[in-house]
Amino acid sequence: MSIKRLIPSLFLIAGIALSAPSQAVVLLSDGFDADSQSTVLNFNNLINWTVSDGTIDYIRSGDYGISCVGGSGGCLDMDGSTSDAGRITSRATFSLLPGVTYFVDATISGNQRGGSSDEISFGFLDANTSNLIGGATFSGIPNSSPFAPLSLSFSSSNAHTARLFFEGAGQDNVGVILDNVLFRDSTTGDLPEPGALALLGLGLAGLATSRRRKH
Ligand SMILES: [Ca+2]
Ligand SMILES: [Ca+2]
Ligand SMILES: [Ca+2]
Repeated sequence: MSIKRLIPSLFLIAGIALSAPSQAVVLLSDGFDADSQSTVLNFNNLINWTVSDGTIDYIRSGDYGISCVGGSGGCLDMDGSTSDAGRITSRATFSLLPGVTYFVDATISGNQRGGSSDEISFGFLDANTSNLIGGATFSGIPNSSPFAPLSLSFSSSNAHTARLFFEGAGQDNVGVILDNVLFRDSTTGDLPEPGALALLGLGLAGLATSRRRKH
């Protein structure tokens, strides 16, 4: 795994309901392939997201030497071109219910352009206050890091009205490449695909605790 460190912050892990099996519900899925037909620096017209706190670039695979996932379509450079990495926040709001586990998956690579190591944070913001509800930060992502899964699981004992966000950090205009965001819930405690398991540490610890309590 090329991503060295996972720094969990402010996770609110609580009891997880284990109920009859059912399919996870996909709440948001975005491969950034339909936002624009060409690369646009400092793009602010994403279909599913608003941009704030800096800029991001919309990249069509191949431009600036950047490959998106699968070598085609679009993806985002989370450090835009104004020397201030940006944040994308979902236009949609989501009702996060107590006792339901939510999974956020995405695919990221290093900046692919020889810049210094990069950092990305992601998770949930309160839809009204924009305060952080829960999330995680990956830092020290080498520029040569190939595409790898980024995942977190979230569960809270309180209800939240939230927006999903991803935020770069940096001022050198070459940032983490983000693609294939998938946000889903599960009321079954279903585990995500094996490739994502390594990065799920804290969420899985919460799940194990809940299962023990279930005796
Ligand atoms: Ca894509
Ligand atoms: Ca850039
Ligand atoms: Ca950077």
